[in-house]
This record gives sequence, C-alpha cells and structure tokens, in this order.
Amino acid sequence: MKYILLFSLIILSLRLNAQEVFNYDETKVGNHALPALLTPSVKTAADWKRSRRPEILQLFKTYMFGVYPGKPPHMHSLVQLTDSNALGGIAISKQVRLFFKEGNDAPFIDILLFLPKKSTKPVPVFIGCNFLGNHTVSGDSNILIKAVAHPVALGFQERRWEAAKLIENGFGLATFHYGDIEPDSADGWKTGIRSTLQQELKTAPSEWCAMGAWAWGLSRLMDYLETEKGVDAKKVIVTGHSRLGKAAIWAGVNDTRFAAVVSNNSGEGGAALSRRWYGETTKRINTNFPHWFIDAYKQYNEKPETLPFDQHMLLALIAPRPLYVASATEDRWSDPKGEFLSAKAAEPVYELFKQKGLGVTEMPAPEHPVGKHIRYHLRTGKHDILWYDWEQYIKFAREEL
Ligand code: GTR
Repeated sequence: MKYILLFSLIILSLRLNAQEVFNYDETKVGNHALPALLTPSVKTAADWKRSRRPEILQLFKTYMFGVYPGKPPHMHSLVQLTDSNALGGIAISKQVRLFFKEGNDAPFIDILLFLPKKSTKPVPVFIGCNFLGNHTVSGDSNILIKAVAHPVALGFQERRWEAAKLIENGFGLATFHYGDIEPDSADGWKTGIRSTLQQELKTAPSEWCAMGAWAWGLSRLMDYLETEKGVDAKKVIVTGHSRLGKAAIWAGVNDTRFAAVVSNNSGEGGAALSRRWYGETTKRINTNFPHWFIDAYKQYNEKPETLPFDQHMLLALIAPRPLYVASATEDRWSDPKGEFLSAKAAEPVYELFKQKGLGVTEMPAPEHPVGKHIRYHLRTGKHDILWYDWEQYIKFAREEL
C-alpha cells in the first residue's frame, strides 16, 4: 500500500512538472534579442517597400498565417433590412448578406452597418468582427437575430461596441459574426469558407488558418463598404478585441485599403512579443487553438526565440498607416508590456516614413495614452473593450486620418 501511494505521488509530480508553467514575474521574462527589423541596406521608405516589407510579410505567411487569398470571382449582396430610425433615431442601420459565390445558398457573411443619419458627407467607419452575432452588438429592435452556436440576448455586448456613441461622434460602425466565416473550433475549417470556397479561392484549407480566414472576411467587408456611398472608404479603421484583434492586425497588414489599425488587447499572436516569457505562450496558444495559425507555427512551441520574426515586425508592416495598440492592467495573459515593447520596436519603420511613433521609452501609467502615428495606452481593468478605449480610438482617428 505504502509503495502504491509513493508510486502515485511520483507519477503526479512528473505530470505536474511536464505541465507548462505560466510566468507573471518580470524578472523571469528572459532577454532574447529581437530579430532585426531593418537590414543595413534598407535606408529609405522606398527600400523598405521594395525589399524588406515583402520579405517579412512572406515570413509571416510561411511560418504563422499562411496565404491571404484575394476576392472570390462572384460576390453579390442582398439588403435584408434598412432602418432609417435606428439607435433611437440618430442612425441608419443596414443589414446586408454578402454572398461569396453565385446563388443564394452560397457561403456568406451578414453585415450590420450603422451610419450617422445627420451626416451630409461620407463618414469614417470602424469595422471589426464580433464574437457572438450581430444581434449582440446592439439592442436595437430591428437587428435580425440568427441562430448562432451560443444563443445570447439582443444587445448582450452592446457596452463593448457603443454604436450610439460612435454615431454621435460622427463615425460609422460595421461588423459581422466571425463564425459566419469559420466556426472557432479545431474542426471549424470543415464547414467554414476554407472548405466551401477552396475552388473559388484556389486555396486548400491547410494553406491558411482560421485567423487568416477571419481577416480575409474583414477584407470582404471592405469590398462591400467601397460600394456604400455613406462610407468614406479612404477612412476605414480595422479593429478587433483579443483574438479578433489578432485577426484585425493580419487584415490590416495584408489589405492596405484599411486606413488605420486598432489592436485592443490582442496579446500573444497579435501585438505582444512572442519571445517574452510572460502570460500566454506560443505553445499554449497553439495547443488550445490549433486552428488559429498554420501548422508550421507549432514548430516554435518550445523555442519561440528561434522564430525568424517577432510581432514588432508584424506591426511594422502596417506602416506608414496609423496604428493603435491598447492593453489593460489586469490583462496579464496578453502581456501588456510585451504589447508596448512591440509597438515601440516597430518605430524605426515609421521613422523611415517620417511618422512619429510612441515618443517614449518607458511604459506609460494607466490612462496616459502616448504616441502619435503609433499610439499606445494601458487602461485600468480587465481584458475587455470599454468606452475609454473607444474614446482614444476616436481621438486618434480624428487626428491621424
Ligand atoms: C484566450 C486566448 C487569447 C485571447 C482570448 C480571447 O483564451 O488565450 O489569445 O485571444 O482568448 O480571444 O478572448
């Protein structure tokens, strides 16, 4: 009996040792040098655009996200409902089904668009995917409720979107449910567009990933917005929270029609540096969400310091367009400091374009946004997107676009 107990204890301790330990201690983060963003031959913005940018973009495609297909050849849209008295009378809302093949049983996204009613000219628009369905973005009674995987109430995430306040500030808002593109599960690709559109896009499901597919959906939303006369298509800001912030960054990198990129608490695989051992790790993200990135990314699970890039290089690919990175004090899993340092390390490319970056070397205190064309703030509180965050994004868009 004594031996059985001892044996079980040994097995248990071996198991615990094998489990990944998560670090929240800044002294244990490690000090791995970041891969060089610029090489000695890259001296001007033209050099960057011609040689270094395509090189780095290709690295992210090869080792992390896969390919970024273009538009399918036959898209068409169907307006499902227009309400000229939305959000208590201040907005026009439009709900449009955007199909990716001919015919009305083709794969689609359902777009929800709000535009300010009183505006006499096209307006800048924030766009982003939503987690739980368009009906959760606003409690407006005319929002169509679709059966989604986790049915939740009308307006359930209204406080994360604040559509009425965006409208009052002269901005539009457009969104779709990310599950329209691909369900967020390991086998989501089987029913998502990576399968259903593989012929049209001439791309096999394994050539890209769920994150790439969601980002691609944002580009298709942009295609649609270009046809909307109330939208200033030169001022579309792609944004997203958390995993959808990662998707927004990847969309902004690949699709230069996006005038600016806002990453809200995007963390590991988004704005945060992978080499820092703090909060979520490459191994953890690849294990919990094997579908988010391509298989080639998993070879770095144990050794992220051998990656041929780090996330500052992804952010730099957005240059010279305005970039906002935001963190939250209690969101340690996303590594706020890693997000700050990554935005900071993207600066040299913005400098080539004569654009000002963060302009500080130390991480700012909470509620003290820093920077200009690259901006950063740390909000007090949890992993979330709140009105405080939106207020900064509005100010940023007004000043930089
Ligand atoms: C977590 C994941 C993060 C972040 C987050 C979210 O479970 O570890 O990378 O994306 O989900 O999307 O809320």
